[in-house]
Amino acid sequence: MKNESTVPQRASAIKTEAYWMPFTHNRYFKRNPLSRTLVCAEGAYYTTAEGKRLFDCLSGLWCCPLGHAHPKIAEAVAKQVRELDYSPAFQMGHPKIFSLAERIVELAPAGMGHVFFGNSGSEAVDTALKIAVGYHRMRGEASRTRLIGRERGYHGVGLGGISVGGIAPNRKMFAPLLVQGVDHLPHTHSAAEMAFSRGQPKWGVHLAEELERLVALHDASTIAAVIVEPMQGSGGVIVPPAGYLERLRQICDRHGILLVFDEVITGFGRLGEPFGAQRFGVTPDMIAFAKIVTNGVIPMGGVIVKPAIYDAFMTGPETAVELFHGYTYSGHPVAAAAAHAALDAIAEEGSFKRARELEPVLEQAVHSLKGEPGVVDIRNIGLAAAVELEPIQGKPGARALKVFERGMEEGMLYRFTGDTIAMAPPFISTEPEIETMIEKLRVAIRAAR
Ligand code: PXG
Repeated sequence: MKNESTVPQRASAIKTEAYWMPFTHNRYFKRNPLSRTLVCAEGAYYTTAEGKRLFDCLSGLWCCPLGHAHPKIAEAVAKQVRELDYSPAFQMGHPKIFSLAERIVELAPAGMGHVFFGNSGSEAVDTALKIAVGYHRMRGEASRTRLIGRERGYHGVGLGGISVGGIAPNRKMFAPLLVQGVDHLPHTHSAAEMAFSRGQPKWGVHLAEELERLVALHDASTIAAVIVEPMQGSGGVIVPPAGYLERLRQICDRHGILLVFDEVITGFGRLGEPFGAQRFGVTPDMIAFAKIVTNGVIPMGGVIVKPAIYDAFMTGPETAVELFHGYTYSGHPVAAAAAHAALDAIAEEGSFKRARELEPVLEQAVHSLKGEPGVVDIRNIGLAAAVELEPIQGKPGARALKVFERGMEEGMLYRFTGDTIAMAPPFISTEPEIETMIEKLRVAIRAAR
């Protein structure tokens, strides 16, 4: 069934210059593209243009945990393209998107009621921020416009998302475009207090009190929402301290501030529950999601909101548009079909339970890397883990790049940012595959001294 695009290619066959690659060192990549050009994927493995098989250690970019070329999803997408390939998103609907919204509300923690769809995590985040500000305005509290994010947070690359985000390189070049009136909570990582913690660190709940300080500084009447990832993914698997999210929830409630969880990574099973909200037992007012909802096969994202938020907009004349927001591809039928198939697969394959079963396997394996050269921290929760390496002096990122490249020689596609290696293996992984992923990482770390 492999077509010719899946056949390993000769170097001369790929012209790389025209493509400006996202979040990539373009010039370095293009010097040797073939080892990093993927031509096909099946299950938990990619194949490169050189014919090398790579274990998919991050499930794509956190999005494909059910495995590649999933027959049910492939079938559903193909069928949908023939049946209804596109349906106008505004003033029209189609059956699969209504039923998908219902299914997502059912999976979400009790008390959520409605889903707004976009096509990516970035769109989901910007949508949530707009809904937050609009919600307060609809309720007659138009002064609540301020947004609070968190240091080291990643909320995509929209102007809203980089503004509430807390990763300096994503912000500094675009400083004049940042949304005004944003403040940040401190991040919760402390090497001194929590290095090599397993699961939730015991230290750090007091950092939630910083929200009280921001409320005192700005006044609650100016604050619309707080947005955090329940677990910071791109920041390097930074796990919330025990009690921290609960405390944020209490403070938001006390001051009438909306709490938004950005669950683009944690949504749909990465932490062994449908959402991080259930894993941590804290229900936010809105949940931004993307990625796993379609197993990464077709782009889709969205925001789940509490009924009170939706209801606040459902006023005015019935024939008037309530929210001036949406995308050409909001609720795309092919994405909806992919999402239904992905949710079917999750239910049939018991994916959340499987992620919970594999969590201790990953935890045990990854923490065995403590003591390897240059390993300064190891963090894990759910089916996600990060190994932080000490940077080579004067060359930040160089050590992780070496690990990444050696990893590919060893048949492993790790993800590196800065000097942190992140892993979020597919839910379909076997225990030996997870152990091998870590043993190969040990080899790569030893080689990258
Ligand atoms: N929010 C969170 C929490 C994310 O992790 C986004 C929003 C943006 O989603 P889109 O679909 O617009 O990219 C993300 C994306 C990594 C990595 O290696 C993480 C993401 C994307 C690419 C790489 O950690 N997260």
